Amino acid sequence: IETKIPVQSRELWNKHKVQKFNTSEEFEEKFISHVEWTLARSLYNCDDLAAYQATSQSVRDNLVIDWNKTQQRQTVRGGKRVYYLSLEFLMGRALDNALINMRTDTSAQDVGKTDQVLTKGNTSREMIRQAMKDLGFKLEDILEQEPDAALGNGGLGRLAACFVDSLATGNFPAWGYGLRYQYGIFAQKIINGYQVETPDYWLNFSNPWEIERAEIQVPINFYGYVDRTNGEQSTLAPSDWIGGERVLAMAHDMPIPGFKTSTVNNLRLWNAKPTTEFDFSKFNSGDYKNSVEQQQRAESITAVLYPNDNFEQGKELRLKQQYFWCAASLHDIVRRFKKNGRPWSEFPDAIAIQLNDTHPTLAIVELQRILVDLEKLDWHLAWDIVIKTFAYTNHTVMQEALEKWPVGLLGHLLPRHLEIIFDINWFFLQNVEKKFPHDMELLSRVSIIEDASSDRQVRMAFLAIIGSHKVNGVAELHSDLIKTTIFQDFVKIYGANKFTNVTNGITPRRWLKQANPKLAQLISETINDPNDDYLLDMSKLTELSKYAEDAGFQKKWNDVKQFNKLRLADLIKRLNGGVDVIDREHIRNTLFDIQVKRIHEYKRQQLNIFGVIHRYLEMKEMLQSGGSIEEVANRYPRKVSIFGGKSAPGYYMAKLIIKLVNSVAEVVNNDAEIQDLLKVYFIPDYNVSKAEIITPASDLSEHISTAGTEASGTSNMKFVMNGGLIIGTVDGANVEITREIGEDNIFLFGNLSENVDELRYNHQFHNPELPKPLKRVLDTVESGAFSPQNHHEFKPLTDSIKYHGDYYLVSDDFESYIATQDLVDEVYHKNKKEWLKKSILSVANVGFFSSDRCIEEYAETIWNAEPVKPE
Ligand code: CJB
Repeated sequence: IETKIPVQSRELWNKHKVQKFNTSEEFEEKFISHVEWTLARSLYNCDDLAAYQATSQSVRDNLVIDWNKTQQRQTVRGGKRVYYLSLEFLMGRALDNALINMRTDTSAQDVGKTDQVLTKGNTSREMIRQAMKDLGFKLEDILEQEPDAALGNGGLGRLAACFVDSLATGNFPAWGYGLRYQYGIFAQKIINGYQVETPDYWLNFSNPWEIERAEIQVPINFYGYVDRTNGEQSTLAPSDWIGGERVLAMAHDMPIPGFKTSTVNNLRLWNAKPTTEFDFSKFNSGDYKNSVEQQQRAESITAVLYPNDNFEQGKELRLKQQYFWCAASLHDIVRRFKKNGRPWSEFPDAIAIQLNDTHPTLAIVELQRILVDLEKLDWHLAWDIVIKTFAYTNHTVMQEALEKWPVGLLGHLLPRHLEIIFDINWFFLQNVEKKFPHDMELLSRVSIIEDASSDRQVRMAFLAIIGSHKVNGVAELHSDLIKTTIFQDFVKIYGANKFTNVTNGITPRRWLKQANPKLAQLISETINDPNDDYLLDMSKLTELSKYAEDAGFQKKWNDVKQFNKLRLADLIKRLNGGVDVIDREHIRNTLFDIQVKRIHEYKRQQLNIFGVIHRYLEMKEMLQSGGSIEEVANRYPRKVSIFGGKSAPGYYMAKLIIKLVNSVAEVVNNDAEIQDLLKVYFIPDYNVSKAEIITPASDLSEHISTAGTEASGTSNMKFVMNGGLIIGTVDGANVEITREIGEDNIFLFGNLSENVDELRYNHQFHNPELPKPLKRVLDTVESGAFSPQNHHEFKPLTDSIKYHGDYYLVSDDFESYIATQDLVDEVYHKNKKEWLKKSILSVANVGFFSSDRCIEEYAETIWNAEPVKPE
C-alpha cells in the first residue's frame, strides 16, 4: 500500500504502534484518559452521559485499530468489493452491540491472564461491566445514555442494519453507503391518545461512533444545463453538464464490527455542506446576504429523513437527497477503483453494488454518466459494465410505494441524467420491439417513461430492473408475486432467471444475544456451547429440540420468559408515568399479545384492535347475563394486548388507528368489572432499543397483514427467535417460518393471497356482508363507546370496511382471526406444556432466518463475492 512515510521513519511508527486495550485495567486507563482529554472532565464531574461517551470512545479506539487493518487487508487482497446503497440504516444503539462483537487481542492461551475475556464465550461485555462497576458506574445505566441512531423508518432500514452486521461477521469486503440525517425518524408522543411528532435531534451530544472525514468532500451539482456545443449532436456522446448549484458531500464513517472476527467494516454516511466558493455569476454583485443564504440551503439536503414507510411522496428535496447520496457514493467507489489501475471492463469483477429498493436507482444513471461523459467510454461498453455491476432488491408490491418522478422535475434537477434515461429507454424498447414485434401495448407498459398524457413520469423500478443483472424479492411468496404481478412483463422479456429470491434475515447477535441475555445464556448452557458459536452457526440450535418436552428445561425456559415479561412491565410502567398497567402478581398467567411495527392499514392493526373489542364485549356480555368473573376468566383468560409503532405524519387512517387503540385502552383498562383480565397498552415511540425489551417478552405476536401485502416482515423472525409464538396470515416470510418451525407451532389464519383479488373485486359491487361479531364491534365503535365526546370520530375506519370496499379484507378474515385467537387461549392457558414445547421447537428451528445465511445467498447468487478473512 502506498504511503508518504519514508522507509527510515517506519521503524519509529512501528515502535509506537497503537494498541488495543485487552484487560479491564487497560480499559480503565483508556476510559479515564478519555474522560480527562477527550471530554475535558474529571473524577468530580463525570456523570453517566460522560461515562457513556468515554466508554464509547475507548471501545471505538479498539474498533478503529481493527478497522484500519481490515481496510488495509481488503485493499491488499484485492477481492471483489460489495457496496450496499441504502437510504435508511436503522442502527439503534452501538455500544452494547460493539461490546458483544468486539475482539480484544487476547488469544485463547491468554485467557487465564485476562479477567473474563473470551472465557464466557465472548465478548468484552462482562469485562467492561466489571470495570465500569469498579469505576463507579452501572453498565446498564451507561448503555441507556445512548440515543438510537434512528436513520430509518422500519423494516427496510433495519434490514440494512442487520446486513452490515452480517457482512462484517462474514468477513466480506463490504461498505454501506447512506445519508447522515441530522434528524432521524421523529420521536412519537401520545397526547390525549393522538400521535404527536417531535424532532429527533440525535446528534445533540455529539456522536462518539462517527469519524468525521473532513478530508473527504465530494462536490455535487444540481440543475444547470447540458452543453454539446463542441460539435457533438448525439446525446450518446460525451456531454458536459454545467451544474447550476453546487454542494459538498462530506463523509462520516461508522465502524461496523463483525462478531468473532477482527473484521471491522465501514458504514459511510454523507452530510451536505455548503461549498466555500461563491457562485458570483449567479448572484447580483453586492448581494452578499443572499448568496450566503443560498449556501446555507445546502445543509437542508441531509437535514431530515422522510418519515414515510411503504409510501412515496415525490418531493423535490427527496430527489435531491437521492442524487446527492448516489453521486457522492459512486464518486467514492470509482475513485477507489481507479487507484488499482485496472481496465474499466474489469469494474464489475471488482465491484458489486446492491440497490436497497429503488431509492438509489439514480446510481445506475450516474455510473453511466461517469463512464460516458467523464471517462469517455463508448455508450454500449459503458452500459454493459453498469448492468453487470448493479443488482436491485424490491421490498414491496404496493402501488403507492413504487417510486415515480415527474419527467419535468427530474430534467430540471438533473438535465443530463434525464437524457441518459431517455437513451437507456430507447435502446431497451428497441430490444423489446425486436423480440416482440408490433406489441405496442407491451412497449407502453414496460417503458421507463410512463406516458399518462398529462404528466410523464419516470418509473424508477423499471429503470432499476433494466440497469441491473439481478432483481430479488425478500421472501418466497413475495418473489413469486413480483414475477406474476408488477414485473410480469419483464419476466417475459428477460426470462425468469433474472429474478430471484433471497429471504430476509436478522442478526442473532442483536436480536438474541443482546436483546435476550437470559435466553442466550440458557441456550449456550443447554447445548454446551460456552463460546456462543451457535450465533454464527444457528443450526446448532436444533439441539434444543431434545429438551422440548423436558419438564425441567421447560421450567427454565418459562422462567426466562417471566423475567423478560417483568422487564417489559417495568418499561411500560415507566412510560405510563410510573403507574402499573400490568398486574405483576399474575404475570405468569397473563398472555402477552404484541403487535409492534409501523402503523399501516395493510398491516391491519385495526383487525387486532377490533379483535380486542370483540373480546371485551364478549366478557361484558357474559357478566351481564349472570356469568361469574371466574367463568369469564375461564373463557377469556388473562391477557394484555400491546401495540406500538409510528404512523407517517400525513397518514390519516393510520393515525386514527392509533387513536382507536388508545381510546379502547382507556375504556377497557378502567373497567373495574372485568378486573384485570384484559389490558390494552400502546407503547409510545417504538424504536430499536425498545424493540430489544419488547420482543423477548412476547408470548404471542401478531403478523396479520392482508395476504400478499407484506413482502417479508422481519419482526416475525425476531419474535420467533425469542421464543414467542406467532398468530399470522399466510403472507411474507410467515410462509417460510411455518415451513422451518413446523405448522403445529404457528397459528395461521385468513384468506390466501391467491383469493385476494377476487374478494376485493366482489367488494366493489356489493358492500361486504359483515360477520355478526364484527358487525357488533363496528356498531359499538360507531355508538361512541370509545369516543363519547365525538361519536363519529372513528367513522372513517368503520366506513372503510362497510362502504369503501374493505380493501384490506378485514371482514373476510375476522371470524377466522377470532377463532384462532380462541385456539391461542386454549393452548396457552389449558396446555402450557404444549405451549412451551412449541416455543422451544420454534427457537430450535429458527436458524434459517439469520441474516448471515441471507448475506451468504446474496454473495453467492448475486454478487459473486468472497470473504477476506483475517489471518
Ligand atoms: N418495506 O420497510 C419497508 N419500507 C418500504 O418502503 C418498502 C418495504 C419493508 O421491507 C422489509 C425488508 O425487506 C420487509 O420485511 C417488509 O415486508 C417491507 O414492508
